[in-house]
Amino acid sequence: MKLYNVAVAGATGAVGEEMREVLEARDFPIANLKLLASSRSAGKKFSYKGEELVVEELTKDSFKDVDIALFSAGGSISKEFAPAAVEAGAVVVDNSSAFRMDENVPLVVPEVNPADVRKHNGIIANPNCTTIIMLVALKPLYDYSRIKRVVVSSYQSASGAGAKGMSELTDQMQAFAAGKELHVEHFAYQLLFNLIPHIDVFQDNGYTKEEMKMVHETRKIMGDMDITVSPTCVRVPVLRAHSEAINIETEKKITPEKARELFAGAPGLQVIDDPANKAYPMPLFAAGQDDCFVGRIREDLSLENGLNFWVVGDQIRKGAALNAVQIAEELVKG
Ligand code: 3JM
Repeated sequence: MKLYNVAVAGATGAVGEEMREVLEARDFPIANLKLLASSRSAGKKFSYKGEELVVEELTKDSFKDVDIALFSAGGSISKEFAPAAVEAGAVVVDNSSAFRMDENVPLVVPEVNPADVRKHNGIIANPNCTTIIMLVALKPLYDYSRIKRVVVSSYQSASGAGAKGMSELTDQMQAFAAGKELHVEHFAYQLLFNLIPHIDVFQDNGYTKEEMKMVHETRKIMGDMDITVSPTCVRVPVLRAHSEAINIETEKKITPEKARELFAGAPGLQVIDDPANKAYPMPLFAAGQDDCFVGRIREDLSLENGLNFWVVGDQIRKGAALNAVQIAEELVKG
């Protein structure tokens, strides 16, 4: 079996750490694994398959002999260093929004459009976490009947903002319990005991950038420029795993029974839908899992061909690290 030299840029962040775990758990065919991060994190040590790896400083010279570079260090780092990685001969799988809407860059959810991986010119983009989780659920329905319109409200956990987001929420919890003043830095307001309808920056049209990612990325990944998406993205005081209340309008009627059957046969998706026994997906139980979970499947009472459901997925895993590694697996399939 061919082995690959793999680099992780942003190796010490929440997604970078998860990438290491996912590569190891899935036994990705690695000859040499290089962990790259800012000079601040260089020298940190991690173990990979029992071997100690030392984090190196990310520079434009980091990519000699690297076959696959997984980037997860923010858009500006991707813009600065991904071209150098491609120049050195690596294929970049980029987690940021930097290249997603570039027409020369495939945007891939392996359960949805795996063949698009082949169209790359050095960079393949990993979609936004909220888009990935939604599309894992929409795809099996779409293959049965075209979806015309999606109305989605997200309930996004603190970890969407990385390790710093999670520690801001736990620090607020501890400060509250100790009767101390709560510190707000990463989020616009206190997240503890609150909901913040503001993720990423506001655009001129009144939507946030996070919301517009769902609109544009869905069209590109589904290969359907006519599908309309009406999103509201909300940060909630959950540590890990995003939830989404989704309403769709389809061309052909999809009954809840049919939807359950389609969801149950879909890769990367599990149905938890037994309200009588209080069985429905929740972020607390989706955290750390590879699959996404769908439940609360019911007819839209206000619309002829409408369906409502609730999807939950770990956005650090399927929403980021796992999806990126699955793209790399698709790439090395040959
Ligand atoms: C999720 O600093 C940055 O550029 C990261 C901003 C960010 C993004 C993004 O736009 O790449 C934070 C969290 C995402 C994303 O996946 O779209």
